[in-house]
Amino acid sequence: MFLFSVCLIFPSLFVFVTGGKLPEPEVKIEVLYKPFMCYRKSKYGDMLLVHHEGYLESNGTLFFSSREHGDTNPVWFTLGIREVIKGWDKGLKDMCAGERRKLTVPSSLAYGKEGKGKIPPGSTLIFDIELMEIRNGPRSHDSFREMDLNDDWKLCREEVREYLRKEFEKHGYSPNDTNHEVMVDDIFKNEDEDEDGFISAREFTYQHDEL
Ligand SMILES: *[C@@H]1O[C@H](CO)[C@@H](O)[C@H](O)[C@H]1NC(C)=O
Ligand SMILES: *[C@@H]1O[C@H](CO)[C@@H](O)[C@H](O)[C@H]1NC(C)=O
Ligand SMILES: [Ca+2]
Ligand SMILES: [Ca+2]
Repeated sequence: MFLFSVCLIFPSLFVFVTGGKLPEPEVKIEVLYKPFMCYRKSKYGDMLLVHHEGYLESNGTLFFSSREHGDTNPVWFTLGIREVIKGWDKGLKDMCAGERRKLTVPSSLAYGKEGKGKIPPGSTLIFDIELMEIRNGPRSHDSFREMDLNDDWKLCREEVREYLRKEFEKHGYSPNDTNHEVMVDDIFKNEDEDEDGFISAREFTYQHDEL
């Protein structure tokens, strides 16, 4: 038997062996309202405040509304870190504050074959989403994606070590593996909150210590 490493950081090999990735299903985006003034557009890593209604496509049933109790309960989330369903991460990019979109999200980008609560398995969902406000996220989304060499949305020790090595080289220091190992230990002590040996996108984003 092979002993697999916990972290294969070269995904291209995998893609080569399996003959490439299947095309991902798409979110259908319809712009219902676009404000005349648009100072900035949403990007990955931003925090977004939204009001939204969710419907089952099959029969139009409303399964969630943030306006159920008036306008008082809009929702904050960070775009692009899988804090919300994939369909939202894909469908709410490049959006202006004040804009309203209708998203048609296939089940594979929503709650999948399991469903959730009032949402039956395999449901296509329709959302009516109004973006109320955009704020800078707590930490750069780009740097996480850059560090996550195998694209599995979490950082393992090898990926953090590789990142340190590159950072040291960039600043003209010769790499020192002993020293890096100590730093990796420190970083995981601070950032890996649930101690599963990986730094998830969420753990990364909501930690404020310098990495
Ligand atoms: C719509 O579909 C859901 C899930 O299949 C079901 O629970 C609900 O009763 C249906 N509503 C109507 C009005 O048919
Ligand atoms: C590497 O780092 C360790 C621990 O910080 C230090 O003790 C050692 O002297 C360093 N080695 C080199 C070659 O700089
Ligand atoms: Ca990874
Ligand atoms: Ca973790």
